Amino acid sequence: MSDRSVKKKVFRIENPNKKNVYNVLLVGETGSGKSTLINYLTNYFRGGTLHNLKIAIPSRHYPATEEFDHQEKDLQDPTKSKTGKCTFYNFSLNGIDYAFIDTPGLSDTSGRDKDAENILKIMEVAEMTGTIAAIMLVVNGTVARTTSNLKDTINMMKSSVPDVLLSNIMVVLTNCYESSVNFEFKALNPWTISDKNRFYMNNSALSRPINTWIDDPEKFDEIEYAWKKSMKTLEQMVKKITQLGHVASDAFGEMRKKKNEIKSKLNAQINDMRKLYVLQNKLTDLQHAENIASISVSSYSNYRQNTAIEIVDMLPTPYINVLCKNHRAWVCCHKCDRFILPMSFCQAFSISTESCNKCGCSMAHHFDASYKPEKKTQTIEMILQETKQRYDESKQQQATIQSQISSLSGDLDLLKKDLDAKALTIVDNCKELQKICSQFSFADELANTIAIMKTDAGFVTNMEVKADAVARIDRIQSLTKSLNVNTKPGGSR
Ligand SMILES: Nc1nc2c(ncn2[C@@H]2O[C@H](COP(=O)(O)OP(=O)(O)OP(=O)(O)O)[C@@H](O)[C@H]2O)c(=O)[nH]1
Ligand SMILES: [Mg+2]
Ligand SMILES: [Zn+2]
Ligand SMILES: [Zn+2]
Ligand SMILES: [Zn+2]
Repeated sequence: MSDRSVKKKVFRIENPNKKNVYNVLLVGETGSGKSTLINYLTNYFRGGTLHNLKIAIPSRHYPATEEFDHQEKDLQDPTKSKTGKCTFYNFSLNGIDYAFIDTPGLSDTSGRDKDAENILKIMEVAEMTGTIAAIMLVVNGTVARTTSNLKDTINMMKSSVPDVLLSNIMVVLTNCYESSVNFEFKALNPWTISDKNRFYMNNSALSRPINTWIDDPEKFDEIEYAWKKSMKTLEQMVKKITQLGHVASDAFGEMRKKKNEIKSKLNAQINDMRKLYVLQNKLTDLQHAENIASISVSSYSNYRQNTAIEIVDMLPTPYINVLCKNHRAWVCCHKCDRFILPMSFCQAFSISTESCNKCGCSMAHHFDASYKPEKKTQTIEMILQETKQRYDESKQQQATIQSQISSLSGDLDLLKKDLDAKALTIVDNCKELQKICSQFSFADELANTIAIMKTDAGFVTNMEVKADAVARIDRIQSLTKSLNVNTKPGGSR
């Protein structure tokens, strides 16, 4: 690969005075406490206290006190991610700059598509920052088992965090103390998170209105105990972040490009499959029409008809016959025995009327001949013009349909080969992606596509086409097997 193709310019967050910002990306399920953690960090960096709370991100009970650009929507709906976009919260301490990036919560009730969109947003922001110091997975530490939501979140992260950043992953368990945590770190396998990258906090001060605890000594003590612990934890956390240092976030961009490529190829597969159905249906129609045309052809094929006609031949005879001019096919007197005597001596004529007993004509019409007429039937072939015209038309139609069938079959073969070839290039793209992110899961990426393909195939009525479609979908699905997620361990130092 040439240098030029690698060094594609990506938009970087412009912050000219702050070249060495420690960027920290907060990622986690909705409601896990990301925004709350940022509010606690705000108090840590800006010297807030329980009597003088500093609020960066407003919530139901606490209006903002700090100047930041923020956007919190649906404050009243606890099932919707409150944080809708990625927002930077910049802090400075002892001349060091930090930027904490709040991100939309994953696995919320808005659904998988929304999650995919959010994870893309998060990756884009990671790419834009230029460098990343830490990726912070925020998890509610009271969640007893690893819920399917949390599993999804973890899987999405595994599929999105490049291997170069594996040592920069931190896990923050909220709503708990180290002694009361329920989270099982093996849920992150094969990622391993060192003890020094695990943090436990109970950021309870902001979960209830201030008037419910500020004047209640018992509740205040409880909240103050947790608050102090949290502030100490934040101190360690910030120290750890500076130790982790900056890692170039280009890999996110590389992943984004590769993922986009895979996505557009998967979409192309969906479209090509739809095209395939259309062509296959057309082929079936044509085959049907060809059947009809061939029936026509065979039913009009009897346009030749044999007819028997009678003809009269004159056969020479070694004797004399009396024939009539008016009745050429008749022999009025066969082997006339009158020899040289006149016609009136011939027995064929009545003596009184002198007319022929056989044909009724007068004697004058008769003559002697040394031949005799003989009737013959001859069969001749007749062409039924109308039938022949129909036959020719059907034949022409059949030929047209047959040539359409053969060109359509050719198109179909090409399309099928193209589909197969493209599916293989998707596998290649996945393998390239797995070099950057060993935990990238093609199966997850493919799930949507397969669902759409199955829905499409459900509308196919032609059994043969349907069977072909199902087999094709199975083959695409089985591609994932050749791309088993790497289980080699990776993780923080
Ligand atoms: N008791 C207690 N409550 C917490 C803790 N962390 C967060 N909460 C509460 O949990 C709720 C959700 O917290 P948020 O900080 O809004 O969660 P989030 O991760 O930003 O959620 P989204 O923006 O939807 O992704 C709020 O009511 C917080 O007050 C904690 O450590 N202890
Ligand atoms: Mg939030
Ligand atoms: Zn005679
Ligand atoms: Zn006669
Ligand atoms: Zn006659």
